[in-house]
Amino acid sequence: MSKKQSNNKPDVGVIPADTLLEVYKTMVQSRFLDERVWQLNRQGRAALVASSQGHEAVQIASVFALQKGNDLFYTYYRDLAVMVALGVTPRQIMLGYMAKSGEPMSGARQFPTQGAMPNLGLINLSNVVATQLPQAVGAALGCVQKKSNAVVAVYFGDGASSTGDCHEAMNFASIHQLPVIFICENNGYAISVPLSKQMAIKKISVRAASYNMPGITIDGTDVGAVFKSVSEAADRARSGNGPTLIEAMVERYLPHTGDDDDKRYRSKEELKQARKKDPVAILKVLLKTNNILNEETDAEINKIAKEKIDDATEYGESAPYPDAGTFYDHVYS
Ligand SMILES: Cc1ncc(C[n+]2csc(CCOP(=O)(O)OP(=O)(O)O)c2C)c(N)n1
Ligand SMILES: [Mg+2]
Repeated sequence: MSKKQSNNKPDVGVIPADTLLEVYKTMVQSRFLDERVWQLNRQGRAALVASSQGHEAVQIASVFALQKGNDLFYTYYRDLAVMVALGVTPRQIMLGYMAKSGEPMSGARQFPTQGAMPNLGLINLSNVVATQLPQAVGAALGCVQKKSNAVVAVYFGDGASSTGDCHEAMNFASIHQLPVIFICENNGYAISVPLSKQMAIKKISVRAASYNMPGITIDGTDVGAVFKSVSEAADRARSGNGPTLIEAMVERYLPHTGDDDDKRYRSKEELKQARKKDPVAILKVLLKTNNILNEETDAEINKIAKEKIDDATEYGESAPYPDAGTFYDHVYS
């Protein structure tokens, strides 16, 4: 990523001003899309949804720190903002939530947001917790064997970090010094189970030591911290020095999915505190303080984003369902 300045705006910490503005635009777009999909789900117009609201900074800034079109992104069900940052359009995403014809990841035959878009390096094959971890490590081994300089970013939750798949993936990646970045989105809950009931440690990053790889805990709502740690991990991976574990502390604003009721295990006060760490609001303040964004530009960014989501909603609702004859199109045989 180029560190040069543009538009005479100052760089903010490790991120060039123009990149920071692009991250913000992507965040606003992703938030509108996520909110809309959630509303449609409540109205019975969109299928099962797991919200990325609160996780946007780590999801989007990590993509901006990597090489789109070269690197691989193994995501999980909560990674809508990664998809938006990679260039999946709101229209394409809406087709998935409405199971309509033309959906690019699985021909609308999988859960929404699941499947693959190889042209974007995006792979999200299953809702089964942590399966993406060994798959990502296998892909990283493939990159080494093909002598490509691609890095594989794999995203997972705190709950997923307790699985056998996670251990096997990290162990293998470190033994073979594979180009993997393990990005743990720690939102403190695995559905309704709080972190204290999932593990006896306070920081997931400490586990990295047992694989002899670097591990770091960062504020996952801080775009600068994400960009810096992912850039450093990517440099390490690309130069043959193996994997890194980044634990990004975030908040999950909404229930686990549209089928969950978080009132049974989270207090109003806890959620009110969580909202104080809103990555979109935090970045907006940073941009304004550094004169990269003013009220007028912000209003314009929000207007364009909302128009795109309105367009995508109409597009999805008016699209036809897939033809029964395409049932086997995405089946590997
Ligand atoms: C192997 C497996 N076990 C259980 C489930 C049910 N399940 C779905 S999501 C989830 C919690 C995962 O929590 P975490 O990894 O912290 O991700 P988050 O949803 O908080 O982002 C569980 C237990 C599953 N999908 N797969
Ligand atoms: Mg979690």
